[in-house]
Amino acid sequence: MQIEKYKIEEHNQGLLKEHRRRLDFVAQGLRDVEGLLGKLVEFQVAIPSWALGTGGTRFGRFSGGGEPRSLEEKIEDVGLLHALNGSSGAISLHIPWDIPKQAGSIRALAAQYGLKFDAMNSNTFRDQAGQELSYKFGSLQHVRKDVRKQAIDHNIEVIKYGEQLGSKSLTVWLSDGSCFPGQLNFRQAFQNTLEGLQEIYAALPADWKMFVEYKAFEPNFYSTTVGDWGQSLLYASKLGPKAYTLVDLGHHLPNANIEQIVALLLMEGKLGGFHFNDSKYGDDDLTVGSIKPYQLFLIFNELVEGMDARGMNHATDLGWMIDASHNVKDPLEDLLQSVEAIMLTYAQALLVDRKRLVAAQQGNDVVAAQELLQGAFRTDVRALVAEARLRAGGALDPLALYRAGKVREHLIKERGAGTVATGL
Ligand code: RM4
Ligand code: MN
Ligand code: MN
Repeated sequence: MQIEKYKIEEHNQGLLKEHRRRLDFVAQGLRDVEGLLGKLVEFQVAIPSWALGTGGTRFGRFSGGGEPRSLEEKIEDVGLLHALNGSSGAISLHIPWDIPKQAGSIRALAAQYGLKFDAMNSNTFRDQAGQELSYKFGSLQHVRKDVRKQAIDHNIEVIKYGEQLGSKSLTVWLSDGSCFPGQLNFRQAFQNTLEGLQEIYAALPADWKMFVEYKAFEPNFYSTTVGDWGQSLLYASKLGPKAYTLVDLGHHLPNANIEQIVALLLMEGKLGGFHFNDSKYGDDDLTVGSIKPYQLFLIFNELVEGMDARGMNHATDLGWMIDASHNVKDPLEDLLQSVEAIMLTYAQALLVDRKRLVAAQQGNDVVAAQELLQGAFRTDVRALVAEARLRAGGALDPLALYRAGKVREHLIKERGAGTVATGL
């Protein structure tokens, strides 16, 4: 299904007067509102193809109905999001969940919705039907060469699919590691993994990037072969200039200072991209900004400061992706909330008065520094983000329009109540 332009316009008309009032209120206290709006309009966040169905846990999965049955329908769903918010102009695919059988027509379909293909994701964390060798004891780290080769070949195949779609990056997340002390020789596992990544790296097209994602735990719980940003950075540095670290917000040990990690990776020119989500415990993959919004703000504050220091383009120089998926919400509503949270936080980070912050830091004025950050964080920027959406052709209140337009009901009618999307 598609949301017609006139429906969005009608919806906006009804809300315009109140929107203007709110916008004027927040804009009055700000400098360079136009510059800020321009940045918000440009900023796009990729939607993961595996988050369009209801996410499960190992205890079960409760499908909400109307889930996309094919890659085409996944693209249609992201198209709906992008029509509503103007900031979801890309999709990130997972292979083999989303193999594009006819890449040409898939690419054309995505273009119809104004979508690009963001990073391609390989999958060696579970065995696929008909797969010759098992990843039970790891993939690139495996003690057996033939298993490692199978994993390398899979990644190279993913790059090939990506090339056909116009993607420019490969994200490698490995579940490799060990569950018990003594199971692995750490150095051997690292060495095997590095050699595998080197072969994959050698197959990257010239204008591609490789993102090495780390995660401290799960499904291995004693050690992980790409367990933290230090290990990821080590691989990325040894691989070469096209390799970067990818930060997934849910992949750290409790209370990790993620904003500091981000600052240092940016300083080294080795931060490649982001997987946004939120969590209470670990890799919970909850809606962005739903649990620790101030932490997200502090991360964005470092991103903006660090990118500006290196003259980077906020919208295009890093890979911005959501990686969230769970049990209890309509996935499309949830993704609208996640994108909104990212845009709001980015806007707040843009509001930080950098000159005054530097002065406070130089003067050891801790109180002033904290006041500056919290002042930006506590600014209600919802009208600014809504204005950016309006200018991008989106809806002033995407969630309200989604509900009023009975989108989920339509999807259930079209696709059925019992459909189950490929993904987690
Ligand atoms: C992992 C990791 C990867 C994602 C898979 C589905 O925990 O976050 O990025 O592709 O989950
Ligand atoms: Mn991730
Ligand atoms: Mn994860």
